Amino acid sequence: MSTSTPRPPVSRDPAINEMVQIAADAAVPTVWDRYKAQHPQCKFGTQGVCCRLCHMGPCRITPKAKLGICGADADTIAARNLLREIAAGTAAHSDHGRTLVNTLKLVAHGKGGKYRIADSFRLREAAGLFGIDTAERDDLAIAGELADFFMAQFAWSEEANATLKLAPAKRQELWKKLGIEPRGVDSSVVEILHRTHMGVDHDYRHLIMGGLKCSLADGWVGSAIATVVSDILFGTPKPIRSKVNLGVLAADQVNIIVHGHEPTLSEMLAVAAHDEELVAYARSKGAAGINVAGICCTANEVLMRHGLPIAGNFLQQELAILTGAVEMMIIDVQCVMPSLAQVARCFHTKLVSTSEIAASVDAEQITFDVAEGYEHAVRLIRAAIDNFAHRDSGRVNIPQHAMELVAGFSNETIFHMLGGRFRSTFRPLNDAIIDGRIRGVCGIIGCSNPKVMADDGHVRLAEELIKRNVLVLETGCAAIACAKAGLLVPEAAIAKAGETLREVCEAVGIPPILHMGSCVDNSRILLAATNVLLEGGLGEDLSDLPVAGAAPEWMSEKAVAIGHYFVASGIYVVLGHPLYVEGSENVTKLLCEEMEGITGGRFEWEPDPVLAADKILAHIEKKRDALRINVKKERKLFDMKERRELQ
Ligand code: BF8
Ligand code: SF4
Repeated sequence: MSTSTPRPPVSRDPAINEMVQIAADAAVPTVWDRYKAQHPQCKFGTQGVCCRLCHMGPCRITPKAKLGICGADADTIAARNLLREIAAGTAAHSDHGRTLVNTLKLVAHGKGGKYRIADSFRLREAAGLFGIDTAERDDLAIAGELADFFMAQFAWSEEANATLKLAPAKRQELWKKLGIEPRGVDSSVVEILHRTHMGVDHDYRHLIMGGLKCSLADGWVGSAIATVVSDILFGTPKPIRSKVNLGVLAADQVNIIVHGHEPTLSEMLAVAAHDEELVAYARSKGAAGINVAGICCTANEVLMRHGLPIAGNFLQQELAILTGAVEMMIIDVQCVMPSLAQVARCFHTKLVSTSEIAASVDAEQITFDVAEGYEHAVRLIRAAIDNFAHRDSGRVNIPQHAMELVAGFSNETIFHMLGGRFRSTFRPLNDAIIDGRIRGVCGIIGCSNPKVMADDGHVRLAEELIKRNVLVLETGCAAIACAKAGLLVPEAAIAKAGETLREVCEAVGIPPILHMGSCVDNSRILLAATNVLLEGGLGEDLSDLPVAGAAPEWMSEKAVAIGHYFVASGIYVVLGHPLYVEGSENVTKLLCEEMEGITGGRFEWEPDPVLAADKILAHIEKKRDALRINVKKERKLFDMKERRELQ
């Protein structure tokens, strides 16, 4: 191995920096090298004013050419491009949801192999919510009807999507008034592709409202369904301890990484890894055991329910293979870099793709069949064990960084924890917000991105917010970033929290930063906000709440969709870097200013975590003022005359 010049840090995480150096020494390019090679990045792309929606183009808007060949201006082009991102993000989350609904249906009809209804209570609760009869019916009958009901949410219907009724009544009314209630997930995505086709919808305002409508089909329909069906099939998460970062890979064990978003196969891998026969087989091949760890949101799913360790977030997928200690990486869908095959070629790692819609060059493709889920898992683990012999121990470099964490905070769990032993309720949280011990709540979500110092935006914003007594809810790669920095160790986070937040956390037994799951579980954040609202005392609509959302390092189209459904739900969202719309002043102004008068939510871009925290706090205090909960309730001292009058 040659030694290259020292690489400057690309992350606040030492495990990343060490591995980037090892990659450079081994002359294996990573995402940071390719990012550099792409410089300077195309201005037309970042400004959102490049259009290739028809073959008269491509067109670019410049000071000299203010219109595309068809006459589309910067507003139309930027809005259309943004809408297509929202549609892609919605499609990704929702198609994942649909796959889970299909599994639920197979289980209901006895074709689910070893998959079971893991949470009967959650099944019955969900069915009840949507008017499905649960009395004196067995779980499978209810599951079958619920699966059909959920499946019907994807197709076009004359009615608005039924799951929208999970939102507060006032919000539903507003969506209706604005004409942005989706009427089917698939049809919402199709509608976007239609209206952004050359020569259809040209008014940027009309387009953006259409984008919000599609995003609602993500947050309140497709993603919400994905979360609830995962809970029904695999169990509703409860607080669970585990470990995170590349140091969870074990030098003496067979390491298998699950990477992507769909937890179905990983669930079985988590179970099969404990199979005594397989463990014995691993030992017979000289390994001390079988170690299954995750990357990205598949990792979050199996962490939340099985406590499986997390090897890293999005930017660590190549680095995991570069440790030389991974026998197999099992990939499904979303956020899987095509470069994995290029890196795996330099090592013994076997790549296996398990989704019929996601092939990777050089990866073995298996056709995953739910009924055979467990058998697939066993076969894959055996193949990984067989691959252990091919590991070159001279090339094993596992950075010795692994951090403890606690995850598993579903709404149901928070509800029970806050209520204590006797009564499940959000009341203590509402009271703490009303009396100001907790100023408000912020969701920090989204990806990591080579454009910024990896993990730094997430960690610094989270630290800054808890210091200022804001409760933080996290999902996705943001949660993994904070976990690596030790912020999901409850005691450590409590020590970093502001005085009054600390008091509340200690009193009710929740940490100040709650890991709520994968990115589809952002639907849990929406429901947490709805629960707080329903508990009372903090207004009538989501836009009344002292809450905000932030995505400091986002990169994916899914994050674009999430940002929009938060804004459409009345929530203020701070992004670490802008959407690709700045080539249109009008679209930017609509999203970042005027939207507040329409949905009550709006976007803001702010790369600096401290300034982002300032802005989030300013928003929270503005909402608190409007709720009149910032009015100091001073003790009134009565004089004698007043006392007499009182009597
Ligand atoms: O869905 S946060 S990089 S892994 S897109 Fe992807 Fe972004 Fe990570 Fe989870 Ni979400
Ligand atoms: Fe150019 Fe209009 Fe075609 Fe877009 S749709 S490529 S702006 S001519």
